[in-house]
Amino acid sequence: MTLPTSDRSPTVPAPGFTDAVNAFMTRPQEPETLQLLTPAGTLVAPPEEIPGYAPELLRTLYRDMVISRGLDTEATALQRQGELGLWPPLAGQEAAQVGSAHALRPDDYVFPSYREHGVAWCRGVDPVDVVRLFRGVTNGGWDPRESGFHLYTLVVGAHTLHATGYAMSLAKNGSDAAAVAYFGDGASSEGDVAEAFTFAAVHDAPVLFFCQNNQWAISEPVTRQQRGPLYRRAHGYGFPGVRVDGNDVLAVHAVTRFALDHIRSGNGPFLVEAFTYRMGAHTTSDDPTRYRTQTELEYWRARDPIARLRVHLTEAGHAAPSFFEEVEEQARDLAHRVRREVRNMPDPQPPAVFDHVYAEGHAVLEEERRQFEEYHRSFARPESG
Ligand SMILES: Cc1ncc(C[n+]2csc(CCOP(=O)(O)OP(=O)(O)O)c2C)c(N)n1
Ligand SMILES: [Mg+2]
Repeated sequence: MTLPTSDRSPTVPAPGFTDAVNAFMTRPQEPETLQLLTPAGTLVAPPEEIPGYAPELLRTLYRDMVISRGLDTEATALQRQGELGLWPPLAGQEAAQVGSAHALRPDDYVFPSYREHGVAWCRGVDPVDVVRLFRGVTNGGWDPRESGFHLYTLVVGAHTLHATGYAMSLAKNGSDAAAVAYFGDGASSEGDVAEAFTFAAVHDAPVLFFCQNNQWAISEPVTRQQRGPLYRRAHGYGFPGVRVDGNDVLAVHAVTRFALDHIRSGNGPFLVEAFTYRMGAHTTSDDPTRYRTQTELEYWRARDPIARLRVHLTEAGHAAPSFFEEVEEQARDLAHRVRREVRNMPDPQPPAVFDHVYAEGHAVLEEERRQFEEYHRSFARPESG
């Protein structure tokens, strides 16, 4: 038998091939991060070259970041005083959340995880409803249809699949709205996220995967999630991924806008990795001093997202001292309202936990409710007489 020419050709790479492969394998792998506003508060380019740059927008972004931080501080204090069962702080992630949320359209639909209080605020969800959930007096908190902001998902990564399915239906119905899934660096290791990426990519689903890489998944550093930068994961699935300075609200806003334009034009999904930092604890049940250093904290404190925008607003002459005072007052008033309303929330009746499990009645559930009520009655004190 005569073998085809190719099978008789030498298996040893031709001269030059090994060098080419080696060069390919060892090419620089430094991650690239988009930034428009440096930590010192200076723009990397003249304003007219910055997409979407407008003083009015900058002031809005600033106000919403300060309000988000104020609410977060108040909720953390409320938990410490026993008014909330738990609170996952967002401190440090204000630019990632507020910048991206302002790039969305009202008819886009957000699937958050559990730390997106800043996005909730920008979508018009009443912060009282967010803390209501963490007080444990509701199973949900708000009506997602009113704000296009879904209920929180505590099952890490699961909602990226929900977002993908939702996006596929948006496209099928001829809408140019997008679904947006907010998830973390830790979530990126979940099988659900890998499946969501696969489905979104092969179906060109109009979904924005917005990963807030806050460097930690509780006590696991991001280096335990993936060797390379997270945004590059998208490339392996065949869709674009970029890393943005997640503490630079201008860059986050511009990149999210860009990604959404790409998605709306029918090009399929997009991954944004917002490189940021969780300044507080994972939740109020966590003690981060057990696994991270003060030096690390100081490094990120110097990159505060709010401070740098304040410097820019001041130096560019876009905001007077009275503006900053007004914003502080607004944040304070809102925090006070949250505190007042939280304390007045009526406790739910314990059997209410059965109320919304199914849309319609269910025999097994009714039996469980009956048993639960009987169990509760067993604690009733006998009448003294
Ligand atoms: C499927 C699943 N596994 C584990 C947990 C416990 N858990 C809650 S939050 C968390 C870390 C998530 O980290 P990351 O995705 O980086 O989000 P971050 O909390 O930093 O915002 C883990 C492991 C969970 N809620 N769901
Ligand atoms: Mg994280």
